[in-house]
Amino acid sequence: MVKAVAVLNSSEGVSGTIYFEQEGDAPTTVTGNLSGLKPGLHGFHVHALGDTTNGCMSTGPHFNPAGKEHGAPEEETRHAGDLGNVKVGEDGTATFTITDNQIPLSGPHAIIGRAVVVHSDPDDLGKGGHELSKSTGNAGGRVACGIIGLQG
Ligand SMILES: [Cu+2]
Ligand SMILES: [Zn+2]
Repeated sequence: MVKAVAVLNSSEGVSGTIYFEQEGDAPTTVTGNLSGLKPGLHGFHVHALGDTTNGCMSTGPHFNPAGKEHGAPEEETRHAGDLGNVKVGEDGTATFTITDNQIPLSGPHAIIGRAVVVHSDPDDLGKGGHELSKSTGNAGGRVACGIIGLQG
């Protein structure tokens, strides 16, 4: 079992902890909690870089080792980092579990050392018809992020 964790904080009061677990070559299980967000859907991605020297802006684009277009997590056409949306309740919090087979914790496409990013707006999953739909899902600003690090 490989475990990893990302701790999210932002100056706007968003915080959360995202846990990752993978057994062998099985899909990775992502378990998270977030607070301080506006109610509704928020784009949730693994971005390519674990660089927060310029806040979440320096975490690069969506992790995309296969060179594909942006999409929904259940589709063939997607970035590996496309985890869809998290749903935030009226109290500004979210707890969620995601299982995904494109975000391994070991091997050449491992997400260790990269970043998870929560966006201000819903990810349109590539279907919004906006000029950004096929690259970012037009999910708006990066409101919180955390670097994915190994956990014991
Ligand atoms: Cu993102
Ligand atoms: Zn994407």
